[in-house]
Amino acid sequence: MSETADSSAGFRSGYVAIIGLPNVGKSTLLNRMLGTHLAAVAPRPQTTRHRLLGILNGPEHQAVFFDTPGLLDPKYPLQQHMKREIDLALTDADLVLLVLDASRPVEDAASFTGLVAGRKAVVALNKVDLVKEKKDLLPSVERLVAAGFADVFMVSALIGGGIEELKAAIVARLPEGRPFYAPDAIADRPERFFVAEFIREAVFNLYGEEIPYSTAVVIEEFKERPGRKDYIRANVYVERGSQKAIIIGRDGDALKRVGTQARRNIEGFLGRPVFLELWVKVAEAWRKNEQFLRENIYDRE
Ligand SMILES: Nc1nc2c(ncn2[C@@H]2O[C@H](COP(=O)(O)OP(=O)(O)OP(=O)(O)O)[C@@H](O)[C@H]2O)c(=O)[nH]1
Ligand SMILES: [Mg+2]
Repeated sequence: MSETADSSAGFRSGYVAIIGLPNVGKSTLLNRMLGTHLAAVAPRPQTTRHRLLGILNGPEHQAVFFDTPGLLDPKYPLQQHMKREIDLALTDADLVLLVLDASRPVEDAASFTGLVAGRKAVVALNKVDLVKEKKDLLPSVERLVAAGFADVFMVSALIGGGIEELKAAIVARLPEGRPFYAPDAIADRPERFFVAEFIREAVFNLYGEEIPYSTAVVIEEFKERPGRKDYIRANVYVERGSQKAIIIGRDGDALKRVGTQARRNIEGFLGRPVFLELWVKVAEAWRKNEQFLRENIYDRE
């Protein structure tokens, strides 16, 4: 056998689309499986706006995950883009990881069949830490199995639990083949993407009501400065003047909290100190503005 054939023999690689309703823990699960804070997470639905690729490397496998926005019925252009992100992730998928919230009984398992678009699927019943009696999950599991989802795993993305079993099951179901990315790659987005996401994540975590949904973050400048901290300047867009006042807060206190939380995560991610400057701007009804969305938010796709 030639050396080339040897090196790919038994290696498994493929794309896994992480799909599910908003807020079930898809991004938390991706972070947990990769062992790193890659995807933005917040305790409210519609946190994820982009499909985000995260790579799990092992000596004999490479699983390329796509985190996706929660499934929804799109009502305005931002949500249409979000829906398209899900469709794009499904197009490339060898396997679907369907994530469900274990604390909500599955009533209509058959309704998930259409979502996986004929792909092989593994189900993660997430948030099992919220379920006191594990036997209460049995009816949900039975309905899933009856609907054709034979591979159901109980996991807790938040506190850990069931993750290694889930990862092994995913890898075992990938096709044999060579890796798509370098063995040390973990993502395919530029650093500035993650920087913007960490700022948006802080806004999602620190404000209530419509503020997170009305916020977009655009990195305007990102300079590496030898011997000094990286300089990052970002625009935080809101839809109205009243929201701008809320985001900034009295004496700028609220915005300072955003900066502090975001900077901590950015520095953890980049592994180096940064100087972060945030500017709050109003872009009237940007969520419905196709041009704004294309130029600032979905420009890479
Ligand atoms: N108790 C518990 N909470 C969890 C678990 N996994 C995620 N969460 C919480 O659920 C909330 C939503 O998590 P995300 O990972 O942002 O959920 P998502 O499915 O990516 O949400 P969208 O991107 O909005 O669709 C956060 O508050 C998480 O901390 C879990 O295993 N147990
Ligand atoms: Mg998410």
